[in-house]
Amino acid sequence: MKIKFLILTVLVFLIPSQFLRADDGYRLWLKYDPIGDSEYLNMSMEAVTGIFVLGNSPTIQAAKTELIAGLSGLLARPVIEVSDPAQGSVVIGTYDSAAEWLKKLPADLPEKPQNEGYLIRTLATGSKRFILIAGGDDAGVLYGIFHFIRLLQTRQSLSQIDIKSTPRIRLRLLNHWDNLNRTIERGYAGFSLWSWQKLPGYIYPRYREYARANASIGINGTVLNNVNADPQILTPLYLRKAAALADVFRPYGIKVYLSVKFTSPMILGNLTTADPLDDQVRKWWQMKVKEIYSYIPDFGGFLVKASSEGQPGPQDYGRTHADGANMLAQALKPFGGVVMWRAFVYRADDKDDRAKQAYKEFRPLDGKFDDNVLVQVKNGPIDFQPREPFHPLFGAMPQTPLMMEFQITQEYLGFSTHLVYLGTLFSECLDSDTYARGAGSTVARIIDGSLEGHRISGMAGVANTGTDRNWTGYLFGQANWYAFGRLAWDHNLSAVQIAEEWIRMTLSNDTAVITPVKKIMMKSRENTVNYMTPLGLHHLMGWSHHYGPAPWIKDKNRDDWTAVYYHRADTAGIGFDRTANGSDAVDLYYPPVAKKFSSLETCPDEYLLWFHHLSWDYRMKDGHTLWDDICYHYYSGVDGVREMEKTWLSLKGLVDNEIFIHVRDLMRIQEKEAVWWRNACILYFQTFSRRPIPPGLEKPDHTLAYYQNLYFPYAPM
Ligand code: GCW
Repeated sequence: MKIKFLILTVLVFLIPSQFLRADDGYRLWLKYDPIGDSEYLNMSMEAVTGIFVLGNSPTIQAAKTELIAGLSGLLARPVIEVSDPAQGSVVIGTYDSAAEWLKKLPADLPEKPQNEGYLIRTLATGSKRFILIAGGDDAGVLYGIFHFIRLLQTRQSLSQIDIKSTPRIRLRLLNHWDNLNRTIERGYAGFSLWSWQKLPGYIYPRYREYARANASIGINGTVLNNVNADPQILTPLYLRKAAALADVFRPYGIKVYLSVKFTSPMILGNLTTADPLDDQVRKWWQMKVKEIYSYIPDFGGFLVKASSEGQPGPQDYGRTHADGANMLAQALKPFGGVVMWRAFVYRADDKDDRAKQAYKEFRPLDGKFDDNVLVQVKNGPIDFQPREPFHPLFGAMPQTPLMMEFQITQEYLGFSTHLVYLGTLFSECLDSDTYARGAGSTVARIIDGSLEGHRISGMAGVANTGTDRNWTGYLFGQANWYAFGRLAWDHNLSAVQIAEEWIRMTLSNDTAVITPVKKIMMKSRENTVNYMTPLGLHHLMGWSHHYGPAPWIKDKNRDDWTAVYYHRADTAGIGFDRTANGSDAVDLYYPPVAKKFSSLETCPDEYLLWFHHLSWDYRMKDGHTLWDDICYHYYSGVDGVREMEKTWLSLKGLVDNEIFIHVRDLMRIQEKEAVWWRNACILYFQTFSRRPIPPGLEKPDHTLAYYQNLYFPYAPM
């Protein structure tokens, strides 16, 4: 008995630990498990002997720690810091320190990378060969080492490396819609990561992990709190807490920003007004900003939701968005901070098409914003729908740096129970051509500032993180965080390339896994569009919580919060006429785009019912009637989910079993909900179309009344 126990114990110790620990997703894409592939190892890594570090700043130290962890883990042998670089050392440091060091050796260096940029190259000096990772600054070193580790994680060749990389966008930010009570607006992965009550005294190790993860994909800023902002965030009590987080994030190149409530001077400062042109108000903000910088010397700035969805703003005082933004910008300017002023506005008293309202309010303000203001625009003109055309403000405010706001959390895309890879959605928007300065004026070139030569540029993603062990609720939600960061760094990367990187780092380097999972991811968003809102339909989801289908929603306090406002179905047809015969929202685009969307010949099917109201019998390009085509799309969405499930089931044994089960079970939920979406929408629209579901398609197993009576009092909001 005893001997048996002994043998078992010995055996257990012999098994490498990664095979004992099921993968719960906590390590994200930063898994440094030993590379099993000896061929790859022999080819690439036997050479790596040690790490030689130039410099000693906290960021360089973070880079060093990461590189040691990464190489030692992946190579399954200790790779340590050496005091004298030998053959095969990885040399890390800023470009300047590397140039200084290389003076002693006959070696050439290419041009210096910009701040945050880096180069990675094989360097031969005399008889020795090194790998040099040199950053334009300290942050560049950190980004460089993450890139280098990624090369190994994704099994790329390390012979003769010559890489140069610089971010295309300067501010690459997560926006947390986290409340101070730790709930998260539109959060589906647990509670807020920030344990406000224990801050600043207790620092959860997870804060550092968060910073590492972000740094690994180039994210360099985080807005800690919800845009529906609690003014308490600006009190000393909370500023101290925010400062403690900033201290953890700083070595990882991440700046802290805060969302502020426009009436803070009234609530916290007892002023009688928040008028941005009032001297006392201006003074209050100046003092407040000074105070913030005394806690957080590298504070990034403010994100503001004002005069929007009930939030107070400059318009309450007869002032413009520019007046409000500039007041804050002037307070921040001496310290180098910026204002990110959101353009997500639509007024209760404006009966015009909601898709036009932000444009109408903001475009006339072009040229009126101070130079440290960015206007933050959502990707589409309504609100993070499964598919929207790009926002017409892109290209319409050439004198203003426009920032992109994407939503990583899946408010309208099945929460954290639907597998929807958003890399394709992000790229679709970024690659859209606005024609603002002729062909090739893509949204990406507007937000990266290159089209108009702006000094500052930015891209924000509404975070999907929370206290769930795997951070994002669904493991595949991690891919969306990852894709957001990678595209903010370089929007020329393709969605498929990013998906492959993520799969290799998160699931497996085996092509038997990569190929099918890539297929799943690349089709996933289109599946969801099809079972939720095909052919340009939008905003059909459940009232307020946005869970599940509810195309029947009507008679609410605002028309543009109802589904019927958007689909406009009646016995004659369906769709929102945004052509010149309707709201004419199409006219907000530059002529080539407007022309394309206006004409039924050229309007892509994807946007058909976004721009046109058509009869149920309208002949589609594929020869079907519109009604039949709507049905086919809904059914193909469900089929797509079923296919995806089948593919996943075939991966049993090829991926970690805990992950396998996690995804399998969530896919079952997704399938159920896809069927629910399809049936509810088709049965509802059928009351107007009065046409049968085309033959050969399975019949809905419940009545419309059944779906309409479903009730979810505690769906997450
Ligand atoms: O998408 C909508 C959400 C709100 C959100 C708002 C906004 C933070 O339903 O929850 O509020 O947009 O972006 O301001």
